[in-house]
Amino acid sequence: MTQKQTIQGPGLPNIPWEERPAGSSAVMWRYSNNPVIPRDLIPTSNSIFNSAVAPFEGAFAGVFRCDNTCREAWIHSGRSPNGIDFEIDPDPIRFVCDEPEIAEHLEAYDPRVCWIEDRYYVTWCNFYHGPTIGMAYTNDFKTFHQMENAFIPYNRNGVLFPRRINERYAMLSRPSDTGHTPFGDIFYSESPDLCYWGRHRFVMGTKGGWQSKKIGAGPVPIETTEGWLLIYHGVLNSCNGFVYSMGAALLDIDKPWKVMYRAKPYLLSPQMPYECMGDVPNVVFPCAALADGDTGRLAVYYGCADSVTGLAFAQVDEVIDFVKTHSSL
Ligand code: BMA
Repeated sequence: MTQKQTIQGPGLPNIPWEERPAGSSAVMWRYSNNPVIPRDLIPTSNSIFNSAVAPFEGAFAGVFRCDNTCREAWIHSGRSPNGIDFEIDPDPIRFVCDEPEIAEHLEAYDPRVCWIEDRYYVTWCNFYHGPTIGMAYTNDFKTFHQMENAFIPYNRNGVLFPRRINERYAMLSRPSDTGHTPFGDIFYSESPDLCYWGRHRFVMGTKGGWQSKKIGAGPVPIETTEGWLLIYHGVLNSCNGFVYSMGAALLDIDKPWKVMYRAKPYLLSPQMPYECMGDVPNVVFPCAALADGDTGRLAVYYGCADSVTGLAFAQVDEVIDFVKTHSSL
């Protein structure tokens, strides 16, 4: 298919895909066979959600949040031939690490996977005297080399950009607290070497409605001709607890801490039974997006009710149009 290439990235002809259901005008629509990953895919899992999938050797691989039946959160490696059927390693990732002081793990969750230059980087919420951003790299999804934590506690939702910006690596993160943080804005940080992070910039904070309590970056930002497309989660504090939805914004290509457009309505909110019922009801939590540069197709993986993993689809041009048309900064 030839069309204006909005996505500044390669084609992904085998991206999982389903057309928008007849009669729907939604900008993002769900995979008809959701949840794409059930909670009990491996024998020891209580739940599998908030997980990251990336193109790998002509197929797909990823890092998956599997909470076990002791209710401990761990991240596991996995593969898929098609982005729909997954095989997840029953044992958690055991990182190779020559720094014993950072090698101890109490918990690991909410991974993101980002290809930069010559390898896949994994960021996740790592416990080091409190939640912070753990980092590792892998080339084969078998051996994972743990790096220094990006920040001191408390921080969550560390999401790398897929290339250097102004010659430096770049990451979004969300300073937090020790618990179920009742606040949260997105910040931008730079690094010359993926070890030392600084030049911190405020990106965006809470707004009304679905994103009034806290927000956090979701999948690795997608480079487009219109800016970095950031899909993120936003939280509303209802009388019955937090409600997690996902929305989108466009960030400046060279200064990604500058928000150019930000959609006021959400893209997807918890409405299906598997998003509304589970260990934590009313949660959609995006952690990964596949993008096909040739067709503009997007496939977004998101955690549902802290229990299972869902898949949703969109066309990048339509998402950009939606963000611009409904923008409120
Ligand atoms: C956040 C994180 C996520 C989780 C969400 C909803 O604070 O812990 O892992 O999906 O809460 O419980």
